Amino acid sequence: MYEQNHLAQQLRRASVGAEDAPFLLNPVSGQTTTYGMFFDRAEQMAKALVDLGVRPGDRIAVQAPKTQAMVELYVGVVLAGAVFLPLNTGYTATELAYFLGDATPRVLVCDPDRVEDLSPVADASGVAAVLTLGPDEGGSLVQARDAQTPGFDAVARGADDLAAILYTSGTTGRSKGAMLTHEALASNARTLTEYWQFRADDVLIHALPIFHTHGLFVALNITMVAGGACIFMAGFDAAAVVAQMPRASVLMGVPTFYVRLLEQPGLADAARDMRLFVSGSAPLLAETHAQWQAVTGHAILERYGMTETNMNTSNPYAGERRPGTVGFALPGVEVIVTEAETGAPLPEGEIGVLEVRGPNVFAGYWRMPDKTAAELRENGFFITGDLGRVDADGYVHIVGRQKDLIISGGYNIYPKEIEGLIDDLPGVVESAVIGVPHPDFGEAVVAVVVGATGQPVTQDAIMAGLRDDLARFKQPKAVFVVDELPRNTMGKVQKNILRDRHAALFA
Ligand code: MCA
Ligand code: AMP
Repeated sequence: MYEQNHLAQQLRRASVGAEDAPFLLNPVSGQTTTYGMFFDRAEQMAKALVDLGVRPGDRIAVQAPKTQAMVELYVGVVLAGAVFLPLNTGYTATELAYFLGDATPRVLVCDPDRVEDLSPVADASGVAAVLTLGPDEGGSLVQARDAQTPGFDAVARGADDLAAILYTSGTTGRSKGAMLTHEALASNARTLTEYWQFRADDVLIHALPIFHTHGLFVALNITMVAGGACIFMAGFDAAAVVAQMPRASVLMGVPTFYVRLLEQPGLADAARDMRLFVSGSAPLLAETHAQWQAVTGHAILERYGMTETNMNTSNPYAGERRPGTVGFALPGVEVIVTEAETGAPLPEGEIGVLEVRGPNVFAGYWRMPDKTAAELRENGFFITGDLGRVDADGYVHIVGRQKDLIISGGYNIYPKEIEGLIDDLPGVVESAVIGVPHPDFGEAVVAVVVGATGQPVTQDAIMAGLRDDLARFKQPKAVFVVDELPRNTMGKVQKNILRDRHAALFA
């Protein structure tokens, strides 16, 4: 089935002949969507898109609530040979304007509540059609789907054709669209399915958002490749996740999930018969790993990935899952440590920049050949910007980041973007945005602002100035107004001093 479409064929293979096998389980309504039902609807989605004039290679931008229909749309886009472009639901219209202008999608799919807000932005970017998907599995795209019958000849797409573009920021501020091919997604899903021993009888608790690699590709693609089922939750609610554990076998989460779950009564009993707990997207504290093992008896399996590369390394399924490490390079993936200035490989044990090569690595940044050339070497290695080392047993340790990046609750936040907005506010001379330790989110955003003499700026004014332009999760959790920023002799702002100064803010 779908033989001529590289990714779709691999997402479908395990469920051919198992049409009645469960795929998406709705924990609220109790309804089950079988594989047969799901792919019928994905085909109807594909037909609806083609009717709208969608052609191979067209981008379909989606900023919509997490629903089954959005998963059908993802697979429908792949079947139609188009390019899926999911966007964080927290982004404001100002943020959307940039993505739409850069990606020039043919279609925008959004929440019905946001049509008014986003239509002018879509028009300005030449988007041909705005459709909706609502939180209740309704919307104009669902109507368009239901007007179609199942049965669709998947559009021919090869290993190197694009399946998705996911935006990710760089140190230079503006977001870049990481171009992900059919084979980058398919190869990673195959590898992880095998490495983590996913099977058709697995039931994954799915509580992650589906606009990022973790919830979209890692969780959903693996489940489909294995022919397993997902308890598909609209969002993360610690009590609800614990309640689902007795009927589930696997949980995938960011460290914040595990920190919050540890506070839940009944966790130990509920988790007893689970098979696997996976953590990623941000560093899992060794302390959280130890607490989890003490309470549940399970060792969390930590892995490391990026939007540009899908998953790169993983702790072993069968061997020792070493806390504070991200395990070994996955089969078929090479991880090396290089010297930051020269790019020369470093001897074992030394700290340097992690570089990654393999079929999982992206095809470059959308319409940004210079940025692609700067980060993707001609020999195929991608320069991650993460600092790490490989120990004598081959475990990869991430020890820091070369890039100025904050990871809060698993979301990446680029200080430069926030500093740019703050610096444009009245009465601001300059600012430095830093991440400080936070017990729930891992890191929290803090802004340190220098005000102009005679023109006092306040925390409230800064927050009010950011409100409409910046997604809530990126907004500072604290603002400090100071006379000057610490600088080194070269005049560079010493963020490490600011981080030390505010390290205990949320302790
Ligand atoms: C919500 N808030 C946040 C975050 N989430 N602030 C900072 N960082 C966050 N991550 C804000 C809300 O806007 C709200 O602010 C306040 O915090 C409290 O919200 P709350 O209801 O507690 O939050 P939540 O809805 O429970 O969300 C927390 C969450 C969520 C469940 C941890 O952030 C989440 O699902 N994170 C997962 C992100 C993820 O999937 N990352 C994978 C990226 P206010 O009250 O002011 O409005 S893929 C990736 O990184 C790579 C490829 C990889 O390796 O996986
Ligand atoms: P993203 O840009 O959302 O793809 O995030 C990728 C970044 O998340 C990586 O470059 C790392 O800095 C970080 N990351 C992902 N997984 C882990 C992990 N297990 N431990 C530490 N950092 C991680």
